[in-house]
Amino acid sequence: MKKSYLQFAFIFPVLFILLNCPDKSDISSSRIQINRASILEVAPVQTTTAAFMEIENHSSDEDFLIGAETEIAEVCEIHEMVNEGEMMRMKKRDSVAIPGGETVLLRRGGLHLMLIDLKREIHDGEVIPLKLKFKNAEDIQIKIPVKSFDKIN
Ligand SMILES: [Cu+2]
Repeated sequence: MKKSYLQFAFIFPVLFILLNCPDKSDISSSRIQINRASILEVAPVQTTTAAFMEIENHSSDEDFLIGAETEIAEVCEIHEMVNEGEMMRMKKRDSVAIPGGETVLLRRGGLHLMLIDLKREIHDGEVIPLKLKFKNAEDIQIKIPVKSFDKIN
């Protein structure tokens, strides 16, 4: 009698927390949450574009973004902007560390996903499926809205 009451007393708050967990994410797995993702709209003649997002690591363990795939591009690379003298240049990276409990920003002028050899035109307002791959966490399948330059911050 006493034991079952204690079990209930323990389980109920846990359920309460789970059910009331605020859903502020676009998509999340248990460890990694992706917020505010966008793909830059480009002119039809352009064959590359970039994707931006916030990657939040809810676990206490470091993880690594190690790649991405999307049906609209032949290749998807992780890039960063590096300063070489007066010039900003894009450099390919094999991975991006996502420290435990922290958020890493992929944004204009910094880290981003480069979508190379686009297979078709993309337009503001449409939504593109994209898979993110991590070293530890499961792959995350997200749908990213295409936005014109002025709508991406
Ligand atoms: Cu790039």
